[in-house]
Amino acid sequence: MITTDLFPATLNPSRQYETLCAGAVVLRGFALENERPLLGAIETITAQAPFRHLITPGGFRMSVGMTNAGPLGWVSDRRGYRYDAVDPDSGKPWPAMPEVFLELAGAAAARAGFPGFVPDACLVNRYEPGTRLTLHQDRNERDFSQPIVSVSLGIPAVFLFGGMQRTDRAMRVPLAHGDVVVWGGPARLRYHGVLPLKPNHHEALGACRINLTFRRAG
Ligand code: MD3
Ligand code: FE
Repeated sequence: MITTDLFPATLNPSRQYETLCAGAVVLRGFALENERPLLGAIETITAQAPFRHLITPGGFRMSVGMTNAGPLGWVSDRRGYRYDAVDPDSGKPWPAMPEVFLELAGAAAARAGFPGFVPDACLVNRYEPGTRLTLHQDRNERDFSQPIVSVSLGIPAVFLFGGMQRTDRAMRVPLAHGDVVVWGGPARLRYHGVLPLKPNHHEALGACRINLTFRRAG
């Protein structure tokens, strides 16, 4: 077919914009043009609020390393999951939300049909080979009509995207460096997780995946 030859794979608009299900849109490579500023901003954040392994309410240490930027940060301890304006490790507010984060999250949400998205929380997750995130719902936020935007950086991962019940069959979505996913509307409360990462190496981040999750929490 002639039309496929007009567009190299990475420029083909039909390939860049994939709908996983109603409300869930994958924007392949959407973060690549801001790669350097994004990585620089992550360094600034983690210098002030280093990655740490939170304890779940059930007493388990999470294998994902976490930190936050913005007015609110997601935290977990024996008392439960919640958003807090203060980093419990430093007693200080979380690092400021970088301008490049706000612009990227807003542009991705608008592209997926959610104009006017202004996140007040960015959870920064660090995965190493073997690290995983078990199936869960994100329900600590106030307004479920607001979407969630996620940005994948570094080594690839397989994202699990389930249904409204934990036991619903999950689809597997490979996510690579620069991919952005917007989850809104009917997709917002679906179960999701990340399979254990395979040993791998990325030129910018080494043996590591960093995921930015933008939310309107408060
Ligand atoms: C689908 N993080 O931090 S981001 C999380 O790759 C989390 O670090 C994963 O799940 C990660 O809570 C996945 C993608 C994501 C985030 C929220 C969702 C997918 C979602 C909420 C509803 C449906
Ligand atoms: Fe989640």
